[in-house]
Amino acid sequence: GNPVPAACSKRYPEGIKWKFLEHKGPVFAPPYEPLPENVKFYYDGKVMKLSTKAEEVATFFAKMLDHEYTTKEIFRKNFFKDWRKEMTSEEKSTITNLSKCDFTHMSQYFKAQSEARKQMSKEEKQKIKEENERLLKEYGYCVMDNHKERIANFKIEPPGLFRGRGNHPKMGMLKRRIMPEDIIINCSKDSKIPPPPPGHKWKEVRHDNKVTWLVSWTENIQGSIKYIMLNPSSRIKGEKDWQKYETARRLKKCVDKIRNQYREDWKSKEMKVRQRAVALYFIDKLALRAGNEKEEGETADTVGCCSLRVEHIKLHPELDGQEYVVEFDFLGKDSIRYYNKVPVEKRVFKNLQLFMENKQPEDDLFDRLNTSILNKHLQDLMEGLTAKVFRTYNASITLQQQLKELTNPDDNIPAKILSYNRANRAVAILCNHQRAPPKTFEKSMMNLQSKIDAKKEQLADARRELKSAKADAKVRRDEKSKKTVESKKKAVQRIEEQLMKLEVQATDREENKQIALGTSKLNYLDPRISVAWCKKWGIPIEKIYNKTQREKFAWAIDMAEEDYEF
Ligand SMILES: *[C@@H]1O[C@H](CO)[C@@H](O)[C@H](O)[C@H]1NC(C)=O
Ligand SMILES: *[C@@H]1O[C@H](CO)[C@@H](O)[C@H](O)[C@H]1NC(C)=O
Ligand SMILES: *[C@@H]1O[C@H](CO)[C@@H](O)[C@H](O)[C@H]1NC(C)=O
Ligand SMILES: *[C@@H]1O[C@H](CO)[C@@H](O)[C@H](O)[C@H]1NC(C)=O
Ligand SMILES: CC(=O)N[C@H]1CO[C@H](CO)[C@@H](O)[C@@H]1O
Repeated sequence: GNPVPAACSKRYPEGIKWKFLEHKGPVFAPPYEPLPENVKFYYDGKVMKLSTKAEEVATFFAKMLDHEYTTKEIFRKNFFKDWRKEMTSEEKSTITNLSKCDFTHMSQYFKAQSEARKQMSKEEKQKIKEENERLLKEYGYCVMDNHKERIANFKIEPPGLFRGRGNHPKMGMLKRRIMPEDIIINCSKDSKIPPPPPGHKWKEVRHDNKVTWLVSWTENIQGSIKYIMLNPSSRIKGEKDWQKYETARRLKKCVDKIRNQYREDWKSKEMKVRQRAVALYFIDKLALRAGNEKEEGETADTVGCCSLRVEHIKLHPELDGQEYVVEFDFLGKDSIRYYNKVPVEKRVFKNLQLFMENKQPEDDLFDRLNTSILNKHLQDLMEGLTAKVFRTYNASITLQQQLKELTNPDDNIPAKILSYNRANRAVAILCNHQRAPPKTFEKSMMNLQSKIDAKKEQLADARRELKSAKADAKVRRDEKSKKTVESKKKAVQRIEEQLMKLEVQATDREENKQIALGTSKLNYLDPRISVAWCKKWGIPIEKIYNKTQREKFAWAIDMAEEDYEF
């Protein structure tokens, strides 16, 4: 393979291992409670009593009846197929057409129930709260080595219908109820191994101290493995998080060498090497994902860098006054559209033309490449290197550059925070973290605008009062009227500050309309940069991170690192 650049050859940090792990296992979803006799299901206009299993699955559909999903053809088809599997043979022969099923009575019953829950008395609410606290106390903690740690998600999701994002081909399928027989327990040999519920058995009990999950199972829709893990605030998670950003720092040290190498490889005689080098250029420059083999085909035709097809890019020798522009248009992770027009280096452009020669739109752009080849190459370049490390590296360095560029030392705290959010937004755009504008967006903007209008009126009033107080003081020339002027001045200042705060808030919200900041903040931005920026400008950390985020980033908040330049 390729020589490993010296700066990258430092050993990848050792995996974290625990010595002792004890926990109580998961909390299962409550069992199904059959509907009361008076809640009816109708087929073809006639009342029909369903078997318990068929009824349970029917209630999942009834609960979603007002949702657009239940009108979608794929959803209905998948649901009906899975529902029929739960029916008795008699039910199966009667219920043959979903359009003849009438769930409205069931749906009304659930709406009434949810209304009743909202109307619950204080005592009833208190009882539920106490029960939740009891569960948390019993199941919500584990002991790992000498620490008691919070568990992130100790409750197993109840069964229901799969939704998926975008136009997922599996939407409407039945997400099965998870049983103890599906569950793998991971704990240490010398701990109290959690007993399965009476009459049941665990699938397996393991003692693997190289992994940090406590419980796992395989879900039936995508066949993916689910885990119960520690809370992000736990010591071990903090260490993993820290390692991730340390790896990104190592990349910073050797990224120049890696770039020189892939530039060389654009000229390689071997097609495979050229394709790999162009793909790596995209990952570096555009923060694309490598593309996960498992997701492809299975889900709604989403692609990553390695699985791009000819139809996903257009080549423009010249576009809008720029040379060698590549136009990308494809569905990435979670069916989020990636659309971008980027000028690339001439050699990349020529290579792309070569890769596309004599191919159909549905052919692979990088036909000699797959994710395992690419990942293997990344490992050769630097231990621990993945496409995600490039994302983390670029996101963090972009945050730092943007903070330096956007922060105005003379700004007050709200304006500085706006700058921080703008820097965060630049990263979210880079990572393609879009969102649909929230449904309540227009309304909340209107509310904010009316607050601003009211504040402006208040300010005009306060200014008028100040003016007349000044005039008054000129005439009277006494101590009392001087004091009045002072206090009116202060009032004007206070209202001005409040107005400015509201206006900053409105700008922030407007700019944030279609961008999701949370993902990059939680997963890609080295928290040490944010902490150092807050320290430098005297911004309370609570203004940047909420409580959950402060717990997750406790390791960075406790660690004072001053060597950032802003
Ligand atoms: C199913 O029922 C609907 C509504 O009664 C009807 O319009 C449709 O033709 C039926 N489909 C089949 C395949 O029988
Ligand atoms: C990060 O990504 C941007 C946007 O594609 C790119 O222009 C920039 O060169 C990258 N920066 C670094 C330091 O990798
Ligand atoms: C990737 O390609 C290599 C070499 O062609 C092949 O051995 C390997 O099985 C492929 N991996 C996947 C996941 O397709
Ligand atoms: C903190 O912000 C995240 C979004 O990044 C949100 O999901 C979470 O609910 C918030 N937590 C609290 C305690 O406000
Ligand atoms: C001993 C054992 O089965 N270990 C498994 C624990 O789970 C991880 C996945 O997180 C597997 O990779 C290990 O093989």
